[in-house]
Amino acid sequence: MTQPDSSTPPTLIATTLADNIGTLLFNNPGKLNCLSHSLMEKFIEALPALEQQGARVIVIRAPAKSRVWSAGHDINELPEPRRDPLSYGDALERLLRKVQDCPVPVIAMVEGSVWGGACDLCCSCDMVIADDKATFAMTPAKIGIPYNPSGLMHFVNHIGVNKAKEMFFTAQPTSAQEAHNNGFVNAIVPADELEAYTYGRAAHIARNAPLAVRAIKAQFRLLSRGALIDAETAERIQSIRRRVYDSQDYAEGIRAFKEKRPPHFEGK
Ligand code: LCV
Repeated sequence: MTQPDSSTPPTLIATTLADNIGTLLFNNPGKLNCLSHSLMEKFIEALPALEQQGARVIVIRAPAKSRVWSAGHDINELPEPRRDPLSYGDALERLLRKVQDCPVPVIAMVEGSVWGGACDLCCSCDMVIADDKATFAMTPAKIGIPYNPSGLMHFVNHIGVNKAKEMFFTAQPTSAQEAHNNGFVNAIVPADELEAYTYGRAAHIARNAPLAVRAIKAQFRLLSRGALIDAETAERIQSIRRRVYDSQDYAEGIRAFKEKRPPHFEGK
């Protein structure tokens, strides 16, 4: 990843793509990678761009050895009192939906402490892999913010209602071990192994049939809403699945298995 030269302001979000694995890096350590409007707008642009450039999986990370992965929403940019601080159209909510709707899996690789909206960002990712010193604190109650229904449900769906209530009511950091115990984190890895482990998992995903992986993520997204599936959504899921099992990749996956060789998926 080329570093921006000193004359230009550092890009708040830096991206790289290698071997079909995209990386989206928070690049504002001076402000503890807090989710300012400008950083969030750059993020909202960069994520789909990586997918359109061919990423089959995307890793979201902070600079190596970050003490703070992200300090959460830029508190200085929270709206004046008496206005909904986290309405549907606000940047943080658009960013979270961008991650949830990203057609390819998104992995949060976490080292350091994670605060507020950045925890919800981790919840919106498909996997969270953290080092053993990471912590996660859900802070609205500490700031006097009511949070919002979709955000609360992200946590309920991930860690259950009791642990979600404890995170929100206490607003205290949850340790990596506790986050792993309650299902918030997929794996805890020693800091010096975090990158290799995370990109190893990403490589497994990138080698699988991309149409199948996309269809599975799309189904998880539709089903995760928890609501009863109406007829149209059921038909939409079926059409997503049919596109995959009608594909050449589906035939290739089965043929490769029978011929005892690694499959070569071409995304069609
Ligand atoms: C702006 C900051 C921030 C920050 N914004 O370093 O989930 S919700 O509903 O709550 C949602 C609205 C949300 O996400 O709210 C934000 C939640 N985040 C937090 O509550 C974390 C607030 N920050 C902290 O507790 C500390 O900064 C930590 C523990 C992250 C790091 O502490 P440390 O002592 O190492 P400082 O506190 O000195 O922070 C360094 C600089 O970053 C600014 C902070 O104001 C300071 O700026 P100055 O050097 O200009 O004083 N900063 C930190 N977090 N979220 N600015």
